[in-house]
Amino acid sequence: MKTTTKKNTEKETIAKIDQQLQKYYNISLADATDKQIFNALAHIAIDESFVKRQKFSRNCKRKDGKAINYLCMEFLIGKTLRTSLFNLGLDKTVAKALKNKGKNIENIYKIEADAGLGNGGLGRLASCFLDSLATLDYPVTGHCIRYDYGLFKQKFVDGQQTELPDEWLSSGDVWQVPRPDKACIVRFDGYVTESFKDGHMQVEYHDCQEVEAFPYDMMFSGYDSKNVAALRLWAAKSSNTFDTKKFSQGEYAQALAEKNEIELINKVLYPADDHMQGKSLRLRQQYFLASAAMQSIVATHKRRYKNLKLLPKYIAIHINDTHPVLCVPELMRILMDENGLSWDESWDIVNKLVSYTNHTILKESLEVWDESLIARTMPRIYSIIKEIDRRFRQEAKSRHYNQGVIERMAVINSRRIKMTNLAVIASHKVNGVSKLHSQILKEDLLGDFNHFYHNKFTNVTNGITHRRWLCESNPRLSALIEKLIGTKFIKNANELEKLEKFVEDKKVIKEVEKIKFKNKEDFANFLKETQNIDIDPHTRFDVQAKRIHEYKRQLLNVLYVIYLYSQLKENPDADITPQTFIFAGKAAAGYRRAKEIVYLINQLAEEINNNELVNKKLKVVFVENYSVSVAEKLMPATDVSEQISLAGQEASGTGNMKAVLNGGLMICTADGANIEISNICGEDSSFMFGMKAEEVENVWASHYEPASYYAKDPKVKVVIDMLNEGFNGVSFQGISNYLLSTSDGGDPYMCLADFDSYVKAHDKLDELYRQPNLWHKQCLKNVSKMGYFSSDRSIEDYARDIWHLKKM
Ligand code: 26V
Repeated sequence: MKTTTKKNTEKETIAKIDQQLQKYYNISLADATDKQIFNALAHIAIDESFVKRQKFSRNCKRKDGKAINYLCMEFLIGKTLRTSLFNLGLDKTVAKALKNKGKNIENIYKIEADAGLGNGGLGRLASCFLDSLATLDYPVTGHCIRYDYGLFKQKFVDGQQTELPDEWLSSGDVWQVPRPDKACIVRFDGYVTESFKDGHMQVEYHDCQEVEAFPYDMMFSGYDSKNVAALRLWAAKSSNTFDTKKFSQGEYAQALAEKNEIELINKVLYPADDHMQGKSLRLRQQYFLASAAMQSIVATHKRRYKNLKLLPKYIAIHINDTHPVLCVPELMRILMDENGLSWDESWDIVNKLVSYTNHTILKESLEVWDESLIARTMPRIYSIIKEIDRRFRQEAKSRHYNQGVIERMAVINSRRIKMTNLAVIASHKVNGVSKLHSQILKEDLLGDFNHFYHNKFTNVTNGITHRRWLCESNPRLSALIEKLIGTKFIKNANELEKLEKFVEDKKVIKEVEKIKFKNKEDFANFLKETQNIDIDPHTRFDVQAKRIHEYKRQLLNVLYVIYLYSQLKENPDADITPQTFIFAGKAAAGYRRAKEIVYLINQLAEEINNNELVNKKLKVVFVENYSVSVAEKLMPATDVSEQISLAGQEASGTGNMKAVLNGGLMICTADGANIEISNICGEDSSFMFGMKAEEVENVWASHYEPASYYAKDPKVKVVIDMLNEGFNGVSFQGISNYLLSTSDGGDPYMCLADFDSYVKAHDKLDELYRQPNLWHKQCLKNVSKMGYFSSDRSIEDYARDIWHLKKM
């Protein structure tokens, strides 16, 4: 039992809530609105977290502790209140205390908007890591941008995706504590002059735009720990730089335009995770984050320890994908220009501090910027990057690397700056996010570097915080687990192994089955409330929830649905298990093909769901506006989780972990973390199909002939013909052409090549599903093995092998 729980009796809790309500609203609990109670609870959590963080920081300083700074352009936080109360050990007391006063805590949780400061896996991983770092007592500060608008809200209009702005701050700013004491200035544009004085280089800036970086701190308490993680969200302010001269000279429009331009920096999160567009605003966002974070890290260190050469003893810096990699030249600039260190001294420090995780091998996602854009936007940073490139080339040459290889590894090549290469060269460790992905990095994408550097490459398989994705999101399953093995698993996910004793216990398995059904009922009710769609919890819920992307192959799933539909149309009495296919996920606003896939799913759903002959057995729904909060409801209700990316393309996946941890079974390809989940959970733990990564490479190298599948496989023929004919009156010939074409516009992810084996995997899955006892037994068995995929394990790997942190 946690001390905080004991300490906070219901009476005390009510007194605290009353106190906050008086302070902020001069109102009593009985008269307060849910929104006011929400704010009161948030303030209680913030106050507790602040006291806890201060104590922890003092302790950390006393013990000479090292802290990790985690830089990421995205943190997909979701809601904060429930997690805060849970981690502080206040959730149950608060819920009970409020209930006694006639208030329902669930309604209060609903008040909060999701903080959707991320596109998908990358940002959600960052948030899971904060939870684990805090819980495991590792000192941490995250750095991100305080976007005014998070990821767009998805709305379907006549089946097409439309995007609406996400104004999360109206309820989200309560968590953010402004830190004017930590503000700093970031410079853009203009030009620099360099001169030497007393043997030191003097850099002067001319005509540059000065932007104030103003931080807001969010606190995330660990569970049953002494630690609180801080997430520093940086906003761009123009107040200090407002051009009063221009304004007073009557150039109102220009003065205001400058202000607006500055504040554009943190206006909106880029709503894509797939296509590198070279937009200058995104580059500004990246430098803004990198510069502000580096300045605040160095300033804090100097205040505490004076000596900059001690930085590696006290600080680690991690860049989550290449987006924050400008922290490398920025830190060089601060150390050299502002603190008089030499190039070699500075480079040595930077290299000891920085490590980098790669999250994608998709060519179009790897960041490359025009040299001229960087030169214009950040002239001093540009000259440092050029020097990094020059020195790297020189070293490679002296080690007799041939020119072709040097060009591939160089930072600057053909007037383009390659951020991946910069990240690899500057970091002391580089990791991928699953075994397969790390192997592909070493052998393929970054193979030259693997030869060049000894021991730089490593792997840390991703994880998810099981506290949020099991304990909080699936209270029924969590309660059963507590009843069977106690509460230790909350802090130590490996304890889940103890569930294995119960897999032969028919009563327990029946419980597991009942819980899944109830969770499905809850989800069906949610869908009815939010989208007025009816689904039947007695049917199998087959779920694919993730960003819409060609490589994730939602289309392959659609082909199977069409195939089932064709069978039922022909024979409504066919022996097919009643199923509901649930899709969820957003398409990047400018990604035409992804949006077409959304439209196809919606039209197909419309036709199937309205066909009385088939809709008892087959339903298709697209859950609007997929978000962390929707995932928290959907994962516990998942029977089958579709993880069907083309092998080699999905770096890890984390939705796979969430589904299996909640007692879902995967139908999956041998990709990313699917492989490790299947290996660890054991034979028969998932339904794997399709080409392996090496086979994919071979087929790509030889020839992929989609038309041959159409000619030879009658299933493919039926499905393609139906696409051409269309659904709900709309033909999808564009998609069938895409699937069948070998030219440039064709399907590079080869859906048709895996279709037959996918159908067979579904058949096998169905066979097990028809034996509920065996099915749910397998589900529980898998849950018992999922401890490895807790982000606590990932963080222990990072702390030990990459960041060299000690628990405080
Ligand atoms: C790339 C780009 C390219 C430029 C436009 C904006 C933008 C934004 C984000 C990204 C990176 C996307 C990489 C990513 O999200 N990877 C996912 O990372 C997950 C966590 O490691 C992993 O589970 C997924 O498999 C991987 O796709």
